[in-house]
Amino acid sequence: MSGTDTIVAADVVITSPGRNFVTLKITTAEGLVGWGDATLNGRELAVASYLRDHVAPLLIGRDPARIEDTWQYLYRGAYWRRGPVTMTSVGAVDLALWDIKGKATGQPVYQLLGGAVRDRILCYTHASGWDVPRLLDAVDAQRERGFRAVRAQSGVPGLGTVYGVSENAPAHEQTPGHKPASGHEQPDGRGPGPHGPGPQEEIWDTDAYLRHAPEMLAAVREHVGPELKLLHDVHHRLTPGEAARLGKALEAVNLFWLEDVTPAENQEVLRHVRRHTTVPLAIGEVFNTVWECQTLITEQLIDFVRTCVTHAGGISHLRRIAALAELWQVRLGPHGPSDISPVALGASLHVGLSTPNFAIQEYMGYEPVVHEVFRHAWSYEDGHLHPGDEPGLGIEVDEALAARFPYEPAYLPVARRRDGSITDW
Ligand code: EZ4
Ligand code: CO
Repeated sequence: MSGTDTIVAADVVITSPGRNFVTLKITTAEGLVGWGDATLNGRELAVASYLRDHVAPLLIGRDPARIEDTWQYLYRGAYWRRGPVTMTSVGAVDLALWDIKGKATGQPVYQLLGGAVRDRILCYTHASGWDVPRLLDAVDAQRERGFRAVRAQSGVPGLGTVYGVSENAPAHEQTPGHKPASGHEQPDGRGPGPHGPGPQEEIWDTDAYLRHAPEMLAAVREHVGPELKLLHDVHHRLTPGEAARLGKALEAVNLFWLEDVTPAENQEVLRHVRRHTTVPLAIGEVFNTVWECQTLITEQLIDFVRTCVTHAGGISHLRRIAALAELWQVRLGPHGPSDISPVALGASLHVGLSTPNFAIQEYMGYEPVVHEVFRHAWSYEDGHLHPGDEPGLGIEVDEALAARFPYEPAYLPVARRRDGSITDW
């Protein structure tokens, strides 16, 4: 790399092949192109504006080789720091610059991060079923596709749709990102809210969930035997006491992890949960910097940190989180839902292949058209992922195809308790 190349353009590509993705394209004077994912589910245009209006003008004329300096410039130099919109924007720039550095040197990014420390990356996928028999079928279908680790979620007796699991939904549905509801009806708790167009709404009942979840997960363990890695996501919906009770009730199930038991803001509560259960805890998909992870890691209140490469400041920052976590035997299990693009998934895999304490990658998969818009060198085989050996991140975006899918407003659903009050999603 000459070190004399300069950034000549930074463009934001918004496309909605079934769901919205925001992508940053950085172009250099020497004709190199780097891609970064900037998708923030349900708040996509805020990041697009941050990049277009506030970041792109600062990138023009900069040396693309100076990844760390650019990171510091955008983080410290902005004065206003942290938060999902800022850190997703910084993350997108970081990904694009690593992509360019890889292309400039002819190396896949994992080689620039020190080379492979493993041959392939274990991943987990989702299985959902309205009731236990359908969940077991869904788990079996994922085992047949080779998955060694499965996140099991089901409906809850007496409730309508629960976290996107509905009676007629496919077994491995996409992460919610629904178009705004237009009417005022609320059939089975799933329709729009009482105030008109907006996110779909679900009714949540913690007692019903706590009665059902241990039984449901025990049935899955009984069905699959001891080897399959089982995971379960609680989505921030419990109090500390409830979380401790659930953890204890699940110990015999031998979960690989129990995810997001309590809301992310109050980290002290994990001390209480830890005192009562040895169930492995995973937290952090909504965290954006190492600062939000610091207490949880250094006090060993979690076993897995879930920060995502695109929402937590890119490859450069995720590696810092990994380095801190390594000191405390906390491992990485990054967020990888269908609402981050294949660009971010690829970047996460370059980190995964080269980072010792990387445990597992979430992999929900994508609709076929998404694979066409984002052509990627990464691949899935036999329960594992690999980033591929193309220079850079190994992603090419088909911009002509992307342009055929314009942005569509979409929201994550909202959950209310039976009394109408909002609860955590
Ligand atoms: O709800 O990605 O573990 N995965 C998850 C996801 C999140 C969505 C939010 O955009 O919890 O499905
Ligand atoms: Co989650």
